[in-house]
Amino acid sequence: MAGLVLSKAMLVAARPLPGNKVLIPAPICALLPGMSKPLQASEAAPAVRFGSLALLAWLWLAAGMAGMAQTTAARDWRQEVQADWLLQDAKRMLPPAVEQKVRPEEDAAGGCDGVKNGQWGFHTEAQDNPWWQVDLQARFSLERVVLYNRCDGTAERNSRIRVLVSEDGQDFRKVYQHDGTVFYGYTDQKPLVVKLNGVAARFVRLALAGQSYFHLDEVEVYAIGAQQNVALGKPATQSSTSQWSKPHSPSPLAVAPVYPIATVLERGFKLAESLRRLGAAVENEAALLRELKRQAEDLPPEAPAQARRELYFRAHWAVRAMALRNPLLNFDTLLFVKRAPTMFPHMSDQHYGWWSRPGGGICLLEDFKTGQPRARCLTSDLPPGSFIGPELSYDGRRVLFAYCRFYPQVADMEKVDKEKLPADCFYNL
Ligand SMILES: [Ca+2]
Repeated sequence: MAGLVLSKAMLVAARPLPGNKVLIPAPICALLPGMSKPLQASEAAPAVRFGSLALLAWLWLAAGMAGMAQTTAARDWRQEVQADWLLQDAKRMLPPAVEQKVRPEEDAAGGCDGVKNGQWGFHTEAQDNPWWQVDLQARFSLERVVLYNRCDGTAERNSRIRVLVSEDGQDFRKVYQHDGTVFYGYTDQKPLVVKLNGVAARFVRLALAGQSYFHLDEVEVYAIGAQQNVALGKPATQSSTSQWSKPHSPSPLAVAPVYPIATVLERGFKLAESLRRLGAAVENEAALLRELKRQAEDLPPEAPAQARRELYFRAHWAVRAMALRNPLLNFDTLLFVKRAPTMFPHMSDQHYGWWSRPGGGICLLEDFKTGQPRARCLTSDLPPGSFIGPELSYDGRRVLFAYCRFYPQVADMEKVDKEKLPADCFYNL
């Protein structure tokens, strides 16, 4: 997300780069809404005109081309662009991050925050007998606990997970121990359901015996005769924190947007100044920005949020139109690589090839300056695999990229002994 946040500010200062290609860093593509699904197949690649200015091109993409996803998501791409502006501006206004140790309660909140994604909601240190618990803030007759495990390769750590309950938060008694089978939750929609048969408790604790890290995606607790998860949003804590712990606080978009019109206008005027030096015809947009500035200044403090919202988006659209008038953007198609998310935060695994996750491809975004951008995948005929690159030839007619095929059984093979592995599970140009 940092790339998205930086992108608009850097647009103003972007400079042409040597070379004749436009490359989109994969993490940007991974962040684009709707681009997590495979793109549609296409015919052979046409000759593609590319200009220089790689930096500006991908920054623009990051800032505003989310619309490309709409060909597959069937949503109004302009709404996606606007949502991205709101997110960027909200993040710009967050107070500066202060390096401080995450408290156990802050990390533990991720175990009952309603977010289920197959990753870890909380994460202790490797320690003896780690635990996590939630305070239901009242005594309930409990019907069941539903446990969503991590689904990214560490699920077996919880195969002998214990469920304990307490009425006072001091004395806990074990009411369940799992039988050693691995369970998941998010990926197979089969979380571990532990029946509690009406046991009375205010505190529910999950624990492991022996030395281990402890982490779960989400914990749900249901009382007899009730439909709602009584653990949701309740105070939680855990036995320790780790380098993977983080505070779980509301998203910046969860609070009401503030529509910083003045900031958008200020950036727009600076961009206009910069583009004039390049000979771009930006006077129409600059005049519009001046008019919007006048309207914003006339807006009474008690004006409804809708009025501010309208001015805010009009200003953003004007700035965007201006950015696309950059004479260095003298091409209509962007080339980029789309990649699958990594296992854990291990980007290196994606580069090993035989350990990488499949997905993505070499893609084009055509007519990116128009109101109808289109994304196409050039490699959809290849079997599932991973992609690195692309590099573009000097005349923009040939693309060089690396590809490795994905074999599900490789995960069960001796991965260190490479002689046993299929040759094309390594990257080939
Ligand atoms: Ca969670």
